[in-house]
Amino acid sequence: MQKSALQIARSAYQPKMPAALLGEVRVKEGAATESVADQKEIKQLFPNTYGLPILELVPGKAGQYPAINVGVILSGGQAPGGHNVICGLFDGLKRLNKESKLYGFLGGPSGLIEGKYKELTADIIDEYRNTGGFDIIGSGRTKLEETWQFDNGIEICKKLGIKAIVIIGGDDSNTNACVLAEYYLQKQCGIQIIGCPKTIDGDLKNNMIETSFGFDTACKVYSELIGNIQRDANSAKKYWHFIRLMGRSASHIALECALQTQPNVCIISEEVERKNLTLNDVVEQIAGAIAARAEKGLNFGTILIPEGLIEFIPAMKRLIRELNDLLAGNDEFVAISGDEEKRQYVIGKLTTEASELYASLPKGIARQLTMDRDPHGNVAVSQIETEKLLIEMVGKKLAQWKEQGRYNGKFSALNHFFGYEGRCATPSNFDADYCYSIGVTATQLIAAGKTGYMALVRNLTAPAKEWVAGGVPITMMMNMERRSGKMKPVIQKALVELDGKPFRYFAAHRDLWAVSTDTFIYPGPIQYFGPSEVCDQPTQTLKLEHQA
Ligand code: FBP
Repeated sequence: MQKSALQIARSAYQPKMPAALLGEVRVKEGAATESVADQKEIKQLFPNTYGLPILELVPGKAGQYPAINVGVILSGGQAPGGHNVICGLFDGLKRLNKESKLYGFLGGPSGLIEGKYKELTADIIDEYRNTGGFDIIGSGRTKLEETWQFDNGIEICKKLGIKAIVIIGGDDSNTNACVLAEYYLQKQCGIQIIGCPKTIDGDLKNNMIETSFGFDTACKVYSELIGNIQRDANSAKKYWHFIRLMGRSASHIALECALQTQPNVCIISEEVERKNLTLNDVVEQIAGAIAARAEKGLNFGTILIPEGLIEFIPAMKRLIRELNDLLAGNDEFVAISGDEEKRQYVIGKLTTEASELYASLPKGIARQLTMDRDPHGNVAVSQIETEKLLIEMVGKKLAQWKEQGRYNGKFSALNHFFGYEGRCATPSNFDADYCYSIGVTATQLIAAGKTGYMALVRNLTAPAKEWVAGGVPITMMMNMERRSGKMKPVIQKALVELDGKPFRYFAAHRDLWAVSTDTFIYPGPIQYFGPSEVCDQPTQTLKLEHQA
């Protein structure tokens, strides 16, 4: 396999780790926990894993460990650093006992169910150190929810002598991990389950998990591109760039990129919902900013749009909820051939308000809204071209205003979507260090016999040696939510908090950024080698959240 110069240099990088993980470790138990909401229901559904204590890894005495075989699954969307979690797991296991083995289940949770695996040996692991992507074993979105799937898992684990499975995933995948941990405890089959917090979306975080891995690198990649576009806009002075950013639900990515680049406009879905804005309100807000700049002769700029926006506009949210219920397991809909026939079918089945809204949408967007949900019931927002919808609507609004004499500029817009180009980037130093530490932490939780926990590394704005490693019970993060028409236990998504410091900082500066010509920031590419203040910085979100 041919490699770039950076790949070669990067493979020798030694991730930095919390000091507590460098030597012998013991597990210190903290206070018992409760779920974030719906305590009664969650306790009932998870009698064996509910209420477990928080764990911290602290220096301990040298111990003798038997060989432990572990299986690992990469689940859901790719996120930079996944390979380093696996490398940390491998090194951690070998440190406990050289005879330990690590097996990778192939293609996500389905690898466990179908018994598809490969042993991850030192040669393989060394090829993937500090690299982006999930290609070491592949990923998938199969939902683990049926007992036959769990039982298949037991069979393959028995065959390979696997004592623990590590699931590297987002909120949905760690929900799977929790369900599996509970089932295996009930069955007393001796298989432990440990989750790891992955997702570029940044919405798997809470009092204990400060950030999910991959968010740092993805936001830095997108911010580099936004910065480059801003330089171009400032040079050519002729285009408005509508940039949609990945992040299925929460607007953490859009907000972080706004903090890193200071664009003219950034829409935050959570604010749109809080203010109960309609699509037309959002369009007027953007058109207003464009008109204000036009008055100063500035017919260019950047607008950031979170990909989940559409689901946060209250009327659209109601429409999507109805669509989810209507389309779940609907064979009649599947059997209809032809986009227009499908559209008419949906129009005929929705309530009046939802039906009118659906009928008013451009046909492309309407079709995108009815595309297959993923196995967790999520709408494929990455396929919905909100930025194009907004360009069209803003263009019409500005034309109206021109006729009324309210706008006298030139509107020429370009659309961009940044998503997949950030998900497999070479992990930043932060993600490389954080992920490797998570992997090593997971091995320690396994060695201590823990199950139903997520590996935890915190204090992340401090230098890596001061990071704190441990475990948090997954049930602590759970609540009940409606999915595919039914109430289900799931990990609560962390949305952007409008009274949180990152949003407040953004809100305090956005009016200036809207009209200014010299507030754009150009972050440039991620740096892997060089001074720590350039290479090891965490996200602005983390820094602001940790500010005293
Ligand atoms: P995870 O929640 O699994 O980490 O995936 C996040 C994500 O990258 C979203 O930002 C995006 O909407 C979605 O995956 C895209 O999914 P797919 O890879 O199936 O196109």
